[in-house]
Amino acid sequence: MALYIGFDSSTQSLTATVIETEAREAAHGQRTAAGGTRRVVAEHVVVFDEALPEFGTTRGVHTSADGRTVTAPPAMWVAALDVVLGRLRDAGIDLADVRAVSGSAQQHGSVYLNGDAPAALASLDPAGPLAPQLARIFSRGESPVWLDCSTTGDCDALTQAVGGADGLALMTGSRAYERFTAAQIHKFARTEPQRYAATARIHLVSSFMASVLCGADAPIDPGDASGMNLMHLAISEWWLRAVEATAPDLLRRLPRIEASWSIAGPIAPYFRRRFGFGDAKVVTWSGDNPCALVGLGLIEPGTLGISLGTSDTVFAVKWRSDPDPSRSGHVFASPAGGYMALTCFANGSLARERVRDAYGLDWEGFSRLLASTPPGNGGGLMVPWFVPEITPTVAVDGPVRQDLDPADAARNVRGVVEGQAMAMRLHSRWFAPAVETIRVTGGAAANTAILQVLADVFDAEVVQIAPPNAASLGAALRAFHADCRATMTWSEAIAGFTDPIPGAGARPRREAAAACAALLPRYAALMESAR
Ligand code: ADP
Ligand code: XUL
Repeated sequence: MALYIGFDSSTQSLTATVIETEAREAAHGQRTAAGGTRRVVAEHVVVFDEALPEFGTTRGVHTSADGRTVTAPPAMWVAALDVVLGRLRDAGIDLADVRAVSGSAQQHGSVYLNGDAPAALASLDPAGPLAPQLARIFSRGESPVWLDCSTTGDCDALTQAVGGADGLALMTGSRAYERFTAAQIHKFARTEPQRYAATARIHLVSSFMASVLCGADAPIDPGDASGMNLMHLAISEWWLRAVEATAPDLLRRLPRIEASWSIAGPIAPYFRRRFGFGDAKVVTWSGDNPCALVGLGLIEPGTLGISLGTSDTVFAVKWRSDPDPSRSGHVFASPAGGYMALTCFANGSLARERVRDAYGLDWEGFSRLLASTPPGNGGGLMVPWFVPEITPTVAVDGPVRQDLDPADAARNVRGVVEGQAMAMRLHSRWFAPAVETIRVTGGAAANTAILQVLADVFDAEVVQIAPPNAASLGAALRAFHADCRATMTWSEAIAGFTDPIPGAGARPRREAAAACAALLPRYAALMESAR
């Protein structure tokens, strides 16, 4: 028996998913039975606001008064690693059996380390916790995260310097985006040149967490590097023109890019002595969306994935790297080969929670109202821009309603969920014009009333897989696959882990789907006029 751990360092929490496999048998092609010798052994979640209140975050972040600058303390992510590993050990999991660990992290966020970092990472004392020992390695105590949208001018400068949005999208998979790492680094070097000069290494959240686990500088994988506007997508190497346009002398500050299955190093002595690991390998981490793709079992085109987390994302595998013609979506490298088309919405769970709270509901009440209202909402529409939106990019916040009375709780509940689903449908057409099946993950995927709306709006079956967090499962599967890669294909690696739960999810209803389809053109027009 072998254990593999996948972490998910997301916006609001750190999750660890532990899987058990018969690695050797699987490696020789004998499919093992689902639920028998292949199973999820444990899943533990550390919610930052609750477990680590000393960092003073709200939903895992610090937000400026105007809502445009959004950061998080990297020391909190490190502290959460100690907490979650302590919970695994205390739950009786023998970490000596772990062969490899990997991880998934919120994308785009960047961590700035000074010249003391390599020595501090290499000499961690297992007698004390991580965070105080690493307190002095940051040249910037707060990391900008994906919710930040304070860098519009930096995006413009970058776009101009590389010869335009089309060229940038063709080379890197996306036009310039405020949350992408290049714009964030550009802003830092421009506004805080001295602290930039004191920065020796700029990591993504993913490569930073991997560096802590192996006590040495870890690479970035192409999946997460695609969220930087800095990587030549077709060859997975830094695109020097963008690197030079971003900040002075940036190349030497960036980690190397290595394949998603590469081994960053052995797990550091700190983790062996403090938590009882043996000689586990640390497999290069990736972004949460690329990991969720794998964790939902999407290793080839055809099925849509939707993640209903803090952000809502809609994605699928594609074989070619050509970007979204409308320039509102992204193309990332997939950790399982090929590419990942993705569109991201900032108004995901945050918007659903705003509506829930505005009418004094809990999730049960929210779901009851959703199920009690007619599909198509009697024509009432809501464009749910409660915080600045990414798709389409909208600076102003505040929801836009049409034929919808703000005092009507039930129709506003349906309005927010249908609006989100219609936006997802419209903005996934460039890579998935028609779909039959959708696989869902994220906190809100537990809500079957929401899944029914997705099924009706997409006119497609929505299926759930057993482990709730596809991103941390995907990270665990990446660790398993990397360990057995010489003799195991991706379809062998995911077998038995990503099968749909029979009877769960939602099926489209003919009349409901027709009512939603009839609304789509009006919804598209409303979104356009509201920008
Ligand atoms: P992330 O990975 O981005 O940190 P999660 O995928 O863990 O986020 O999702 C957390 C969100 O899930 C919460 O903010 C909450 O709004 C949402 N959520 C949890 N339970 C429900 C539910 N029953 N119905 C709708 N949304 C829910
Ligand atoms: C994707 C994006 C978000 C974060 C959330 O481009 O910005 O989905 O990855 O963790």
